[in-house]
Amino acid sequence: MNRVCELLDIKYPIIQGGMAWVADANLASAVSNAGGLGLIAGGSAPKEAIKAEIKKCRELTDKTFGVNIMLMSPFADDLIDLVIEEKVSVITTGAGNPAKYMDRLKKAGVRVVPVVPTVALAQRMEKVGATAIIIEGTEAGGHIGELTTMVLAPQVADAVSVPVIAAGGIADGRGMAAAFALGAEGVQVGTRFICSDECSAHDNYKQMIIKARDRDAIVTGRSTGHPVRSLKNKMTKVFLNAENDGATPEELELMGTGALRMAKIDGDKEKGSFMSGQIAAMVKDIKPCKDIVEDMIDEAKSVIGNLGID
Ligand code: TUI
Repeated sequence: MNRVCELLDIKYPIIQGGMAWVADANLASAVSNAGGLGLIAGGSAPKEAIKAEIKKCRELTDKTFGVNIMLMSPFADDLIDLVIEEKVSVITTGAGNPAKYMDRLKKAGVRVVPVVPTVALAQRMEKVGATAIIIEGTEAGGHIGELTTMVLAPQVADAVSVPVIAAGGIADGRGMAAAFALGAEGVQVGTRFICSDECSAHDNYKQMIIKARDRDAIVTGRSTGHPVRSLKNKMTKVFLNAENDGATPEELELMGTGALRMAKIDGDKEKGSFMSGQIAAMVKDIKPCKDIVEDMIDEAKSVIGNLGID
């Protein structure tokens, strides 16, 4: 049996990305009900808001689901307390190193699957007790590292013995098959799940992904040390101009504040920050999470079995 499925108690080794603002109880429960691992994104939300999402998710599914903790959040400590209090079965972490929380989480029986952008951090996470490791390539949306999925996945698969889950640039069965060929035993999928029936993001967000072409998911914020990939629009243009003109990290951070909300809730095509991976260009429709998951598994199976060689 697939180790990711075994360790996380799921049917298919497909983990939904912990997308801030976007991944709520609706999306998480739909992905878990489809057989994958749904995640509620902690983002920068306070404890009470996420507690309510956990409660709602428990009403919508009896399957395993998790919470993603974004470690740059001012509420990260509170959310760690919350997942322990609520006995959430699995968390993923992003945008930082969760080492200082590992002992408490493990003692409480919370499985931890950190998202990492480098081999060194993957090895460190294995040492401190990670259940599995998500490697995220720079093709991904949101806050990104430098290495591609293609080079990071096999290096981490060679460097650790816990299962590797590949993220960044994966939206269909071909991507899933490629990830497995590189040594991954699971995939994390973000952008594709935004274009699902159950995702409550504004329709403008979904349409922008569907209309996106190959070079439309661009990176801003390199000068701040926190590069973010999102769909090209007026917001990214103004931000890049400010960066080129030497705006301070504080000024830039202020420009970004509220922009995710403007994308997800208001669908503000000009001022919103529509975080998305490069794979947006391959997403062509909106469908139920169940179809996304099952189509991916079917396609991955047929691709892996068919190398086109006698
Ligand atoms: O975390 C993500 N993606 C995100 S977080 C986010 S919210 C945000 N918005 C604006 C600026 C910054 C964040 C939107 N998208 N993906 C996982 C991920 N983790 N990517 C990169 C990392 C990462 C980076 C450094 C993980 C660990 C790390 O460690 C540094 C250290 O402390 O060793």
